[in-house]
Amino acid sequence: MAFWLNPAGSILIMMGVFSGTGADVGWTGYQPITSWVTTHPGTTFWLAGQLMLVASSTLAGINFITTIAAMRAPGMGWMQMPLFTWSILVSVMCLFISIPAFGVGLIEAILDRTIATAFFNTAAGGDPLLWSHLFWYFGHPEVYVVIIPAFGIVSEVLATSSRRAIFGYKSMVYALAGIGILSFVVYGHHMLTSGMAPWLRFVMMLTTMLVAVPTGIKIFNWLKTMHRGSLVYRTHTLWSLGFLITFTLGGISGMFFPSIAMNTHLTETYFVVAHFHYVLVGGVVFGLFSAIYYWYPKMTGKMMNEKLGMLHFLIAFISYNGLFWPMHKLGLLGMTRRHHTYFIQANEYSDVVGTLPAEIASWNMFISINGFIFGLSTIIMVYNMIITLVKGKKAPADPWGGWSFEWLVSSPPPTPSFDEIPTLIDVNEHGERKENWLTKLMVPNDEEEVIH
Ligand SMILES: [Cu+2]
Repeated sequence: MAFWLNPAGSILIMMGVFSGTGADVGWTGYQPITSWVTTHPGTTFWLAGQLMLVASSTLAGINFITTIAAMRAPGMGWMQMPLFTWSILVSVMCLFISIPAFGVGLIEAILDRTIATAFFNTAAGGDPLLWSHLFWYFGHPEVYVVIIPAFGIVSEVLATSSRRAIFGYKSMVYALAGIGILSFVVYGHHMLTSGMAPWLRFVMMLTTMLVAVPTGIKIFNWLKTMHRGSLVYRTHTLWSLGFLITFTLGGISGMFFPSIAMNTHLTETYFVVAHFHYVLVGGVVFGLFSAIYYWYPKMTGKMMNEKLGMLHFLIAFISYNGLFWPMHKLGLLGMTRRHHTYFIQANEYSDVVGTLPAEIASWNMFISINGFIFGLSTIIMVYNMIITLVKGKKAPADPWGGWSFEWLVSSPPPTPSFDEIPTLIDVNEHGERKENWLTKLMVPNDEEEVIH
């Protein structure tokens, strides 16, 4: 159900096109646009489709949490789980605490549109800012929901490629959980210019800056894993290294925004666009590419072509930076988001009060060209995936020297994966599983239990 709600919801979001008007509300769906300013069915479809995606994510999350809590192999305690598993657990926990707020906002907007309730209508006593709170209370943790699994992927890939266990496993787990918890006390930084109380802006500034701490721990651990390891450069390694560079750059540009003064100046400019694409494309998408190249042999039983993989990485990494790096400059020059002209207006109803320097146009051309190259480079990977399926070399059970359970079984894994449930013996230097209320609650007594 979680799976099928996803395509159904995604199609519904775009269905408005067939009614003559698509959802022209932007990805944030700010109020009052989504509730009563627009009346066409496109936006209603958009809200309903989003709601289906909320249901889909929630159901999928239940599946992951239950599997992780109840179905671990003997010997696999919480502190022995692969970091990818940890990352999924933290990510789903963040999702569960944040996504209900978004669901509530969507339902309120649908009710405003269909039966004229007044959640967001100022004339009837509603408040459009309520949406911003619900949306960003969900929206900020959502960024972590998508990036934390990428942290897990990069941890697995860099450890395997360095031929050693990840450095600072425990600190990695705490950093993952810590960034998850922090993500719930920083969402106000998306609303610093919305008329928030000055003392609250100051609190949001400080908590947001704290995010740099767990992030720094993780980057340090990844570097330390490679240092003194013996790094083997495969395509998945390159993507993880690319992730490390771009994500760190995105983290650094992210530290400009918590500062209230910088935020007031840079908000709604291309500097923001540059920042979040460095985090979300250089972070999430590069992590995803790394995972595809790393686990594709396990999934299909065929080895991908490394030369094509390298070509994909080189073209994509260079064009990606060509695409997003100049946006920092454009933002500082004053180019705003969501505008198709380069004129500066006091507001959308006033006359043009100035123009941006002429070089803006040529930088935008440069960005567009790199954007097309970056997008098209993905065809190399898709071609590689198809050609691998047709005539790839057979993959052994453990082509990269990975240590987690999936590398024990043949590629692709049989169903069920294991004839006999394996026991984890080798763990990261801390052996015994301590019993406490949490482990008793979450782990079934598998000594007596017979698993068929
Ligand atoms: Cu945020």
